[in-house]
Amino acid sequence: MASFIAPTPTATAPQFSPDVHKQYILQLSSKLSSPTSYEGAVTSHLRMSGVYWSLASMHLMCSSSDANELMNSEDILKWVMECWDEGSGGFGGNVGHDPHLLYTLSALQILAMFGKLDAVDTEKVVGYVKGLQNEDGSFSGDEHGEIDTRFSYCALSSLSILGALDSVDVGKAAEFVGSCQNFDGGFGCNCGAESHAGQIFTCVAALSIAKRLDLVDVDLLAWWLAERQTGGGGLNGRPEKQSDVCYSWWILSSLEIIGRRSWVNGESLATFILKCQDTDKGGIADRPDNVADVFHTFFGISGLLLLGHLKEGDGYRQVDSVYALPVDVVKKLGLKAQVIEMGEGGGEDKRLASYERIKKTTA
Ligand code: GRG
Repeated sequence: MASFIAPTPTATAPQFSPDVHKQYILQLSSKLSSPTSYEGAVTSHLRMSGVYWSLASMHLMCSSSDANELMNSEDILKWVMECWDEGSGGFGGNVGHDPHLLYTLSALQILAMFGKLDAVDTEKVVGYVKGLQNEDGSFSGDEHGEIDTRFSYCALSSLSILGALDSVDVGKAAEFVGSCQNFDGGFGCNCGAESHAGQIFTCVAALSIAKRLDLVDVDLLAWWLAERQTGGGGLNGRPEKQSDVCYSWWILSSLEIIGRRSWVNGESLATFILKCQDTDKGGIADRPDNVADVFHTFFGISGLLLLGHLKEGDGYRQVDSVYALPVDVVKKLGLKAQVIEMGEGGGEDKRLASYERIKKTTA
């Protein structure tokens, strides 16, 4: 199927600048650690995810050994383990912070990139995740009980990374997520909640890990996702909103899992992402001329990789749409998932070749 929209981006975009982005990431960690840093103070609660976005960005632009050396992997590893709460078995967003599924997944992703998953007490971490599953299959994010489809993804991805998916009721987890598909094809943070592209990723990837993509009305979802492309080439997260670089990831990865990545115009999306780079100081912003941050830097790089704009032969590593990790890391760990076979014009995708493939479903 050809792209539904053919936006016509105007000005030419700058080239991708890996060196300046590497510098941006390297200076960020010292800046955020300073006790007088405003940015450091306001982001301290989610530092674990910030470290994951930084490390993953660096990994996608370098070899694993170069990335780990540049990023001082030993210091990060020590810090990650300081964020582990032995009592509960979960990881917090920073040292001394309460554990949460969001940061438990980020911690495991960091350890996976370091090849250091053996540093964790697997049984305790698995016990933490297991204890957060509710009767209806959903997951709470922490002991306080908030339920969100994001937490279903965090739980299933964490357990899969630890090789312990069968320690929870995967069937019920998938039924819960599947029951959250809306009449418009999208998914929200809970059943009946407004469709949002970020939540859609978490639902599609959770169902992929659970191998229950048969629960998804694929074409209805793909239409909703494809309609997120705006005239400037970028993607928004829901109707009537502005484009934002991060949706390049949330939407492209979802479309890739359901075999419909070609339903957005890749060339104009790549142009939009490239225009969001800060070519002087490095980093990628949500929109052109805005201030860069590491969240958008990671999702911008990942978007360019999924689009094939950045290529493996040029020193980049492929990103896995389900686990949001370098493909070689996922393969080394032997992680499993399911994808929908490519629709017309989808081409072959080596990235997902090791995953189980099923035919399109209308649910
Ligand atoms: C490992 C990739 C990875 C993810 C872990 C935390 C998580 C699982 C997923 C988050 C999914 C999500 C909800 C992303 C959206 C984030 C975002 C940009 C929210 C902004 O929402 P609004 O309402 O933005 O401020 P819009 O664009 O709708 O105006």
